Parts: sequence; structure tokens; C-alpha cells
Amino acid sequence: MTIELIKTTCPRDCYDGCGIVVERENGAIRRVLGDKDHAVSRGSLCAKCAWAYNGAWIDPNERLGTPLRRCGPKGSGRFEAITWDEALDEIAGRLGAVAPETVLTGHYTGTCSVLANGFPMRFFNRLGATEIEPDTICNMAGHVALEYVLGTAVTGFDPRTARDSQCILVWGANPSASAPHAHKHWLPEFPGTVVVIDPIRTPTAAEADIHLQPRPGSDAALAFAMLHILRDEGLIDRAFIDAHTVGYDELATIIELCTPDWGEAQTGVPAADIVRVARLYGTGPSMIWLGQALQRQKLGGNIFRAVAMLPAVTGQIGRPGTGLCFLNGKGTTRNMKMARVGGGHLRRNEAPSVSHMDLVEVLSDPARAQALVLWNINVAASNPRQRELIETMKREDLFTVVVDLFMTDSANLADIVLPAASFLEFDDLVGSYFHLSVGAQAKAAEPFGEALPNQEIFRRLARRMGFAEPELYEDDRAVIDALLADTGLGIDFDELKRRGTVDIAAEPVILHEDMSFATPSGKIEIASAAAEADGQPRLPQPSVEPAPEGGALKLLSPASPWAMNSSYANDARIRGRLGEPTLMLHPEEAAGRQLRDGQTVRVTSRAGSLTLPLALDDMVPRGVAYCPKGQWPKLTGIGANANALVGSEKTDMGESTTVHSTVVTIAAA
Ligand SMILES: Nc1nc2c(c(=O)[nH]1)N[C@H]1C(S)=C(S)[C@@H](COP(=O)(O)OP(=O)(O)OC[C@H]3O[C@@H](n4cnc5c(=O)[nH]c(N)nc54)[C@H](O)[C@@H]3O)O[C@H]1N2
Ligand SMILES: Nc1nc2c(c(=O)[nH]1)N[C@H]1C(S)=C(S)[C@@H](COP(=O)(O)OP(=O)(O)OC[C@H]3O[C@@H](n4cnc5c(=O)[nH]c(N)nc54)[C@H](O)[C@@H]3O)O[C@H]1N2
Ligand code: SF4
Ligand SMILES: [Mo]
Repeated sequence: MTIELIKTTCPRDCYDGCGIVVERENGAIRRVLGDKDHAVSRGSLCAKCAWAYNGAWIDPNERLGTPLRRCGPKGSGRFEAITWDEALDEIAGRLGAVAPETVLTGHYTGTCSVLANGFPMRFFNRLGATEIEPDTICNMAGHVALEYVLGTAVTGFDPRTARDSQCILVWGANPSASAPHAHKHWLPEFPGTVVVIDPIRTPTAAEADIHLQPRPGSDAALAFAMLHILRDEGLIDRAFIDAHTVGYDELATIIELCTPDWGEAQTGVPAADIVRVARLYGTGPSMIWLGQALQRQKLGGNIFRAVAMLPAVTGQIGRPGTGLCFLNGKGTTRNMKMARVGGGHLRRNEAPSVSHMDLVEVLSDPARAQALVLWNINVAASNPRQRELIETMKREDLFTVVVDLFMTDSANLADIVLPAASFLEFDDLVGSYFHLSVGAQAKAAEPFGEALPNQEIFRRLARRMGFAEPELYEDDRAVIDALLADTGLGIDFDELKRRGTVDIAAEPVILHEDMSFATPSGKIEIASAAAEADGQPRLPQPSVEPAPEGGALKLLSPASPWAMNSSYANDARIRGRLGEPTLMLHPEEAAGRQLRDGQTVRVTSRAGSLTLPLALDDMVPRGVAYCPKGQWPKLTGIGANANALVGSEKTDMGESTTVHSTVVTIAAA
């Protein structure tokens, strides 16, 4: 009996990018563990991955092992096993028979490893399919906003530069769920003051030095009140502003009006706390972690622009211990030429891209949607207007293909289901969107049953469709080798597999050090003519989303510590932890309505209603209701999750999700 140890990397949509060690015994996976040599995870996986990778992900009863064809009405969940040849022939025949732009492809970050995440787009680009714009379900508003200000949204800070910092604002992120190792190690070891800005007292907020609790959607006003204090107290850096920004004088007239008392009235954060945090930030060196939640608001793009004014006027960017981080791109911070992966040059038409927010309308319209191919995504759990979307996907003539590891709610609605190999079953590359590292995803077992990696599935489909372009058939190793060469690390994939994860540089990288920004002016654009040309205000505005009236509440449904989006919610042990969906309220909010802990309530929004049990906890502020994302609708007693309440209104920029602007009313059921 021999046990082999294989180093690999977690490719989930998670800031951490943990190193993994797989114990293999006689060719089969015995255990999936944390890699003790990995700088971020230090030997432990998060609890959800420790369970799911040793549970559902290697469980033959959960995994899809063969292609399946629907044999009952759509959505009935009745399928029969078919061969890959039958499946590919049918898909090629159906996709080839309709106008290519009526084939919609939806994909996101079910896996973030570069091949399984990006290579299938070569097929869809060549076909000329309409892409459902991936980031519109997550963070497109933030991308657009930061591009106006900095010319990029994907050059943040190297987390290791924290060693030189005196203050960090964790703004609209909840690392205790979404970046568990940043919560466990990086923030506790932060040398300066940790400020968390979140309406909810998350575990990260509870452990912070300072917790500010603005009303949801009021963060632009908070940023402007801080700007006012920075200006009043001489904490702005005039030399920096003159050298590296445009438009400050226009902003100054707005800042003038945004006193700390005004800030308190707008946000609910005590003026004294705003003053204290502004002083800490302005003294620096200071960092800002811009969470994803902060831009999932009706005015989310404006909020990002407003917060980005803080480094712009103080110069807290481009030096050790400073910076503003939303995401770190593998191209911008690790030199990988990512555009080559998706093969955009193979496209011959200009198929429109559509927003996830328009999915119900587009899928209901046979002139726009004849076929739907979903991979790396579970729209029936993750998208807004859940019940309407599920009904729409039952359209008998909408030919639907779902590629997944599991029989998700979306797969249930397919005509053909294809089994995907898991990250433990093929080689790939992983690059965290926070840490500036490159990780090997190493094959530790043969694919389960007849499952195949995404990239191989779409190679085979391209062949069935008779496409000739050699890029469609490029092998995995060639792509991996080219990307690894781009990094300049000077190691090959075999060496990377031996080491697991490698940092892009030995010392912290100072991003934006050269102070050249990819904006039209080449400077940080406080005032943006490009934004104005797009119909946006020229300057960020000190606006807030009005608090709901008449006893209505803001529904927040952010990341759960026990699921990864909807992934893992089918794992038996994790299901035990998730329990049934509940609605959490502040005890006074419940008392004011004569509602008790555990009582069942009717929760209603413009998009729909749900009957949920109440849980009372003062970690949730007054005015807010909390129900984390992540359940599989069909595994809950109510056949739905929070997204049955979420509507498809778009953000001010980027046609993106406004999930955290959802307004609900509650009443005893
Ligand atoms: N209410 C509410 N809804 C939200 C959010 C919220 O905050 N609140 N957040 C939104 C955000 S930020 C996002 S990013 C979206 C995410 O939503 P989705 O992109 O739908 O994410 P998942 O639900 O994890 O679905 C990913 C699927 O990919 C599958 N998968 C994993 N690995 C592979 C693979 O190698 N190949 C294939 N083919 N499939 C694989 C998984 O099994 C899973 O079913 O949800 C959004 N929905
Ligand atoms: N365990 C786990 N980890 C995940 C995911 C998961 O589903 N589960 N999803 C992954 C994905 S796809 C993403 S995009 C990231 C998202 O992870 P994060 O960037 O952490 O974002 P969210 O989970 O949406 O919300 C974070 C916090 O923002 C707060 N918030 C909501 N509205 C506001 C507001 O108006 N102002 C302020 N200041 N705060 C607000 C919420 O209360 C919440 O505590 O996490 C990734 N990691
Ligand atoms: S999901 Fe995140 S925390 Fe969990 S193992 Fe993967 S990278 Fe680490
Ligand atoms: Mo996301």
C-alpha cells in the first residue's frame, strides 16, 4: 500500500487560492487536505472545502458520470444515460441548425482555473454565439467605475505590502465568509488599525479595531464625509493631486458641503467615528479592500468612484503599505496574456452580449434565444427572479445544454446534461484574484466515470461541428506552457507542480508605482470626460440610495461561510450546516412587529415572496433583513432561495446586479 502526495491548488471563486495536498492511495483519492507549505492557507482548507472535497466532490452518488438526455417534460428531472457520441451529435445538429447569435452561452466562475474557465469560449467565439456577459451577475459595475478613475479595475495591491501599512479599510467585504484565510491570518496579523465598513456585524467586523455600520447603499456619502475631513484637516496631498490627478477642484466644491454631521445623517454612522477613521486613513500608509458587495447596489458604480477618491486625494496608492484593491488580474499583475485563452479573434460576427439582468426577457423570446449552453454556472440558483427564470427555462423549444459535476437545479432544466471532470481530475493553472501567485492545478485522479474537463468537451464539440481552426484543438499543455512563460517566473509546469504555488516576486510588488494610469489623461481621473460621454455624471456624487419607507427592509444575501455561491449546497454534511433558509432580523425589528424568534413570516418584494422562519440576532442592524446566498432551490423545503426575492434592476453602470438593493416587507405568515 503506497500513499502518494500531490500538491494542487483550489480553483474556486475565492480570494484565498489555497494550496492543497491530495493523498492518493493505489491511484484513488484518499483525502484532500491543506498544504502546510502554502503561505496563505498554512495547512488548512476552509471548512466548506474540507468537507465538500472529501464529500460530494468524490461521491459517486452525487457526481454526474455519463451524458444524459431528458426523457420527461422539461424540469421533471427525468433523464436517460446516453453515449458521448449521441450527445455530441445531437448538440452539434441542434446548434448548427439555428442562427448562431440565437445560441446563448452562460458561464461564470464555477471553476476559475484558466483552461476550464476560459478555453470553451474559443468554441463559442468561433460559433458566433451570444455571450451572457459574465460579470453582470457579480461585479460589472465595479469594473466600469474603476476603469473611469484608474483605467483598470484589476490592478489593486499586493496583500504582502500590508507589512508597511498603518490602516486598512475593509469596505463591503466579509472575509470571514469570502476569504477565510485572510480573516484568520492576514487581518489579525495586520500591523495597523483594521476598520471594517459593513452594515452587518460579521465575524470579521466583530474582530476589527473599528466597525462602521452604514445603512446599505449609503457608502458614497460616507466617502464624501471622509473627504471633507481630510480636506479640513490638511490630510490631502496637494503635490500628489497636482502631479497625478485631474479634476480635483471640481470635486472640492462638492466636498465643501459634505460635513461629518451631514455624513451622519446620510449614513447613520456617528460623525465622531467618521472623523476618527478619516484621520487614520489620511495619516497612512493606508489600504482599502473594496468588497464585491459594495457595488451590488443601484448606485454601486458611483459608490466605487466615490471611495476611489480617497487614495486619489491623499496619495495612498503606489507606495508600500497603500493601495485600493478590488481584484488583481492574472494579466495586469502576473503578465499572463489571458486574451489568448478565450480566442476572441475567432469571432466572425458581432453577436450582441446580453446582461444576466435581461435573461428572463431574452430566454422568453424565440427570436433571440433558440439554444442555451450553460457551463461553470447554476443560474437557477444564482440569478435574480428565480421563479420566473425557472419557468422560462421550461420552454420546450429552447434547446438547453448544461455542463456540470452535479445535477443542479439548472441541469434539471436541460435537454442534455454533460458530466464535467472536477479540478482534482486534470491539470490547469490557478491565479488568485487577491494574492499575486501562480498555482498548479495537478491531476490527482482519473475523471469520474465518463466525465471530461470543460476544455475537452468543447474541443470534441468543435470537431463534431466541422470547425477547422487549429486554435480550437490546441492542447492543454501548450496553453499552460505559454501562460507560464508569460509570467517570467522561469519555471516549467513540472516544477510548478512540485512547488504547488509560487509568488510572482519574492518581495511585495508595489502596484501603480509608476503612476501611469490607463485613463484618457494618463492620470487618476477624479472628473471623467469618458464617464460623461457615457451619460454618467462627470464626478462621483455624494448620493445615497433612500432607505426603504413604510417599515420595509433592505434584504442582504451575501456569501455564506458554508457554501461557495450555490456550490457545495448538495453536500450532505454542508446541507446539515446550511439548514433551511431563514430570515435574520434585529430583535427590535421583530419586536416592533410582534414577531417571535422561529416564527414563520411572509417575505415579499417586487420580484416575489417566500415563507421563511425568523432568526433574531443583533449582528443584523435595524432596517436590514439577512438571508445568505447559496442554497439549491430544489433541496430546500420551499423550493427556492433568496433569489426568489431579488429583482433584475440594473446598476448605474455596467448593467449589473443590484442584489443588495432588494427591498422586502415582512408579515406574520
Ligand atoms: N442572492 C444573491 N445571489 C447572488 C449573489 C449574492 O450575493 N446574493 N452573488 C452573485 C455572485 S457574486 C455570483 S459570482 C454568482 C455566482 O453564481 P454561479 O456562477 O451560478 O455559481 P455557482 O452557484 O457556484 O455555480 C457554479 C457551478 O459550476 C459547477 N462547476 C464547478 N466546477 C466545474 C467545472 O470544472 N466544470 C463545469 N462545467 N462546472 C463546474 C458547480 O458544480 C456549480 O454548479 O451568484 C450571484 N448570485
Ligand atoms: N464562502 C464563500 N466565499 C465566497 C463566495 C461564497 O458564496 N461563499 N462567493 C465568492 C464570490 S463569487 C464573490 S463575488 C465574493 C463576494 O464576497 P465579498 O466581497 O465579501 O462580498 P459579499 O459576500 O457580497 O458581501 C460582503 C459584505 O458586504 C456587506 N454589504 C452589503 N451591502 C453593503 C453596503 O451597502 N455597504 C457596505 N459597506 N457593505 C455592504 C454585507 O453585509 C456582507 O457582509 O466572495 C467569494 N467567496
Ligand atoms: S474556497 Fe477559498 S478558502 Fe476554501 S479551500 Fe478554496 S481557496 Fe481556500
Ligand atoms: Mo461573484
